[in-house]
Amino acid sequence: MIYSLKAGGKRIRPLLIFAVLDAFGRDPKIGLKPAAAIEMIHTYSLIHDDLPSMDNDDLRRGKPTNHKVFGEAAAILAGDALLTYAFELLAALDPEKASAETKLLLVKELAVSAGAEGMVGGQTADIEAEGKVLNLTELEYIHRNKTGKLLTCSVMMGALLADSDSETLELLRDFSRHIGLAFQIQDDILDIIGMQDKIGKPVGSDVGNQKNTYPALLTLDGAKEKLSEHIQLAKQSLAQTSLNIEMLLQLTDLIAVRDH
Ligand code: GRG
Repeated sequence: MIYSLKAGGKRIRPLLIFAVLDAFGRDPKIGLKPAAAIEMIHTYSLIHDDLPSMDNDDLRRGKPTNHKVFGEAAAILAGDALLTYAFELLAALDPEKASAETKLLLVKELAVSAGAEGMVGGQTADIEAEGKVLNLTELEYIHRNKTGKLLTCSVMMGALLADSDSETLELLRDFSRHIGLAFQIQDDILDIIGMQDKIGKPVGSDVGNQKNTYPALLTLDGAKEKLSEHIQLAKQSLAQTSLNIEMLLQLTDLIAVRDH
């Protein structure tokens, strides 16, 4: 569990919780345990995604994958335990940081986002799509769930901890949906650019088995345009709130220009 948690990673999901709390003028430290919880769920998903029965990857975050170091059985169990521990952390939140009602809302948000109607559902759709060529709607369904739901969950957990009103909550949900898709589009763009750097010349956007990606469906320029559309829409949603959105705007730009 510790090996994979400490293997690095951008910590985007925890950062989102802290930035939302900052936007409400609340102490980001209130979000420390929920931030650890969501990073545990994310890390479990990466450990399981790398397993031989899924992507069968040897490297993650620049280090040997969990099952390569500890064996498949230990990797499955490390993922299971991280998933369970996340909910233990939320349930044990200090009553001064979250009321019993807020804790229940946090648990529900995380469970729904990570489960069959969220990340696991997206991963299942992704596996079922193997060997098929998807249209944009089908591709977005996968990404909205597989990657997007945990990003939305981070934003929602920050807002719930800050006792947000329902109108602001919905604006933040819109914001998070746009940055979720932007995050995935940038990931696809970085894959293409990485390949071009490796072979030293431009590659077609559907090289290898990378057919179901934004550049493959929209071309590289089309994907970049879509990315910028989602970034603009995310910022518009933020601008409609009465929050101090400076840090959230910075994170939004970071998602659009990140290089890994
Ligand atoms: C196995 C239940 C289950 C789910 C796996 C998220 C996921 C679902 C699989 C990861 C595979 C993948 C590359 C998905 C695309 C989304 C993405 C870029 C995930 C990696 O998240 P980052 O970039 O990772 O935040 P770091 O390492 O920075 O934390």
